[in-house]
Amino acid sequence: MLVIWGRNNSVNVQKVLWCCEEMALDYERRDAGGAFGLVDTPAYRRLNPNGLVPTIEDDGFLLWESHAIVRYLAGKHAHGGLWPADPKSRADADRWMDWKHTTFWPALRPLFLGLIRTVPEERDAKALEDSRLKTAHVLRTADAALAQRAYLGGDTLTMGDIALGCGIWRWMALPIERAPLPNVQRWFDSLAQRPAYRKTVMLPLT
Ligand SMILES: N[C@@H](CCC(=O)N[C@@H](CS)C(=O)NCC(=O)O)C(=O)O
Repeated sequence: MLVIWGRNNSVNVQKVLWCCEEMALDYERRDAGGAFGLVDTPAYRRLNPNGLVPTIEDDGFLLWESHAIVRYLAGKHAHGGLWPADPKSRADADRWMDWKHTTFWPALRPLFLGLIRTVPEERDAKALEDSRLKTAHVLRTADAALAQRAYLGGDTLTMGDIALGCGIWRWMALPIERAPLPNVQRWFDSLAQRPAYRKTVMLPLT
């Protein structure tokens, strides 16, 4: 049985959970991180020396880093699906996973933390507005890509959608003004039709 450690409201844990649900994998999720603690215990640090979630154990194989986990599970169980069979298509999808970590999330993170995890009197209004504008700006890259294709990796859902798909819910659910991004909106609307996405990602922001 695949074991997944991590609280279900973590954006990084949600990638793994959504991926598993799309592939109809059996798994056991164990709460860790945030209010559940555990991540600083010596026992957990032996699983994941970073003290972060998610971590998985699959038949004795331990793995941390959400994108590595998604790649591993997709490669093992969804060759030709979430894990595109053709190397170029796979690299295309894979690139969007890196883009989420290196470009999208750094842009959105200050706004997300500011509005969701910071009391109003301690918010830095300028930093929040900078983050909102920066996120809208970088999302134009995804919007242009999605003008050419239904999903980030092509005509079907791939691992490329998993990473940014979890992040885009944060953007869409925040109480902010969003400039129109018609292709990102259409893509998000299609994700929101998927039972696995609704079950694992579209949860209240915390
Ligand atoms: N690069 C790591 C980042 C993992 C990470 O930052 N996880 C956060 C939750 S999203 C965490 O564990 N925070 C501490 C906690 O929840 O206690 C990954 O993608 O897995």
